[in-house]
Amino acid sequence: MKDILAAPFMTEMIRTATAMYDHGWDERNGGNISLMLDEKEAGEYLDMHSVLRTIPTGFSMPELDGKIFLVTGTGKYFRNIQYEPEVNLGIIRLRGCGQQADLLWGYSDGGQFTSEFPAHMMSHSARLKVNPANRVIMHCHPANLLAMTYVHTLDEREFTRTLWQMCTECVVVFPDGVNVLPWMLCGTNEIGEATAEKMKTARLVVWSQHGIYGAGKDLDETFGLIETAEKAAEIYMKIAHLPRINTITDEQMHLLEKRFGIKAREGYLEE
Ligand code: 2HA
Ligand code: ZN
Repeated sequence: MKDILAAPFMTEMIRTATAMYDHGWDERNGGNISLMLDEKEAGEYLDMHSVLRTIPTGFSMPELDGKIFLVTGTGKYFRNIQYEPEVNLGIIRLRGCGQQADLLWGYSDGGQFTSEFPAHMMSHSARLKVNPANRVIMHCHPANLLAMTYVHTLDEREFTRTLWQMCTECVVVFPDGVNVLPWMLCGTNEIGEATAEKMKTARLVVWSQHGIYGAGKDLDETFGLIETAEKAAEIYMKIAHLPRINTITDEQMHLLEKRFGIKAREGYLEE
C-alpha cells in the first residue's frame, strides 16, 4: 500500500486549502472542500474493505452510491490542514442510497465531514449530470464577493454582468456566469437543494451575506474560478462608489467570445 499522505489528490488538497487560507477566504472553520476520488487510484492508498466507522448523512442520494470523496472536517480550520491532515480531512464512501458514509481514512479525533455535506453532495450530483468530469465542490468566504452582496442587486444577470465588466478575462473564465441565492440558513438540506439547483446552470453560486460555491473538474480549476470572480468583486468594491466613465462593452465581450471560442450565457449580453 502506498503512503496516502504522498498521494497527488492529498498533496493537492492540502496545497489548495492552504492557499485558500492564505487568501483570507477561510477564517476560523470557514469553508469546505470535497473532491471525488477515482476508485482505482484511491485503492492504491487505502484498504477499500476496511471501514473505520459509518456516519449517517441525513439525506438520500442513490446516484452517489459507491462514490468516494476526500472531504474537509466539520469545525476544522483550513489553517491546520497542512499540519494534521488525518485529523482535519476524511475519506468517505457513500452507500445505502447515499444515507450512509463509510469512513475509510481520517477524522482521526472522532470528527466527521463538513456541516455543508448536503450542499456538497447534492451539488456533485447536479454537476455530474452536466459534466461527468466535474469532481470538485469548494465553498469559502471571500471578502469582496461577500461585500458585493450587501451593495449590489442580487439579480443573477446583473450580478454576472457586473463581474464580467470588472476584468477582461472574466467572461472567458466563467461564461456560464454566477448564480445567486438569497440569504438562507446554512448547514441544511434546504440550502443544499437550492445550491444544487443553481449548479445546474453555472459553476459559481453566491450565497448572499455568506460566501460562494464553486464547481470544477479539479482543485486548480475550481480555485481559479473563485479566484477570478473574487478579483472582479474586489475591483467592483474599489470603484462602486466612484463615477464610472469607462467599462467593457457588450460589443467587446462579443470579441472575446470569438477570440477565445467561448459563448456567454444565453441572454446575458446584448446582441
Ligand atoms: O463550515 O463555511 O458554511 C463552515 C462554513 C459553513
Ligand atoms: Zn460558509
